[in-house]
Amino acid sequence: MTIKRGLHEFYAENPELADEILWGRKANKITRRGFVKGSGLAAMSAAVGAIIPFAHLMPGGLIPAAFAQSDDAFSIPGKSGLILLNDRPINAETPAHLLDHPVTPTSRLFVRNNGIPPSTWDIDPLEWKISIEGEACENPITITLGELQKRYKQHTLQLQIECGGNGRSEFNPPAKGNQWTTGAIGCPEWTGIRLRDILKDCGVSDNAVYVAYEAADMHLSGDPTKRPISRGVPVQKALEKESMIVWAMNGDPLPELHGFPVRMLCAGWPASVSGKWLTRILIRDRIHDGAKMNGQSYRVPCKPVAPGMSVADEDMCIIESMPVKSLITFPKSGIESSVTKLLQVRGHAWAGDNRVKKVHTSIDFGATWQKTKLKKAVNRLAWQHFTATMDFPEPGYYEIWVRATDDIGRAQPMLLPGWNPRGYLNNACHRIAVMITA
Ligand SMILES: Nc1nc2c(c(=O)[nH]1)N[C@H]1C(S)=C(S)[C@@H](COP(=O)(O)O)O[C@H]1N2
Ligand SMILES: [Mo]
Repeated sequence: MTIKRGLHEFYAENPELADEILWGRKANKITRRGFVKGSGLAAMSAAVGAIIPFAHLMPGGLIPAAFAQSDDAFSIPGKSGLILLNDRPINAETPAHLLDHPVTPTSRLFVRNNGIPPSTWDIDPLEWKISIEGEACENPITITLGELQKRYKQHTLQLQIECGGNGRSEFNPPAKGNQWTTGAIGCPEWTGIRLRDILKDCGVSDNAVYVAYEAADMHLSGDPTKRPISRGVPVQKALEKESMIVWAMNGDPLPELHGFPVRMLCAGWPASVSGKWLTRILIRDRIHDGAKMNGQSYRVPCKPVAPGMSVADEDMCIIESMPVKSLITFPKSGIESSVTKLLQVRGHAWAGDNRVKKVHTSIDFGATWQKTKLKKAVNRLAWQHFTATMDFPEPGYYEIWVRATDDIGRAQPMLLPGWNPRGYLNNACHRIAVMITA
């Protein structure tokens, strides 16, 4: 079950924190009498779509009624229909039927934050600085985003991003963390430069092992010496032509929640390697040891374990490519159709660094499978679309199951893959319910 928390509940508990998380860190700088001003106010104006003439009379912690009236569990500015899983920090996923577009609209992309995002909406993006350094960087540099955009060739690619914990809610015994169901995946179009163009310019020494990011978000404790997250990928992955530094999504500047003004993007791996609010790139001479690289974070047992077992840190291996997976995005689970009609079904499939070779559906709980029509990806590391036409033998309750197989012959497990302590990599078949009437 998805835990839905209301905006009201959130504000009732801690209005200042709610303001801070929803509107950015500076919203917390309220006047002594508790009124919202400054950048928090501007963000709020942007979200309600107008200036707020009596803002000076608006108490801090007040929920703009424009959002409070909605029945949605929570309205994050710029998002529509997402389900909130956690409010500190904000984590929200997208119901499967809202992921139907071939290219994921910005309003439908899940949000996963590990810390408190920086308030970047009022900065000059062109002046944002990124430094490239590290033990295996021959010529460390600091470059502004404006300069980077001028100096390197721009590319636009459609790339999937999926949280390593997507599907966690199904594991038993349960794993701690955001209880993602199926919605921590999306495949928008990103614009930026190839990471390798700038890395090569800075000089990657022969002893380079990993390329990592550091970012401008704040640890949840507020302790400036701690980082919420700093991860990376092996050099070979960083040098692939699809690994990017991006500043635009679907043709617009990155939204604040997704890393404005600039982020890293290494698709096909857990999205935790794609650092938002990018400030530093480190070319390391060892496996990166930043926040959430060690211990049990983004790691799974190197060898399968029985459900519920505790696994020593040294027996856990870093997650690399994500597994093969698929999602039915049309129809919405729970619909009714008639036995006299053919039902059109569609969705997407993806397979980490690999390609999806075939997608099958079943209406008899996996006893028999029918091949769907599968399209090629628009580019490597973008999801692929499938369609199927279904005929039901008689009225009643059915489930449609979907199962993808990648180009090295690995298929999705029907119910659950191997259990792991943190609940990563659940690529079980997606299934929806349909009621077939006479
Ligand atoms: N700086 C920074 N980058 C980050 C994170 C974060 O908390 N801080 N979360 C990571 C994780 S775990 C995921 S799943 C993706 C989510 O990207 P999105 O919020 O744009 O969908 O961002 C990654 N990059
Ligand atoms: Mo994630």
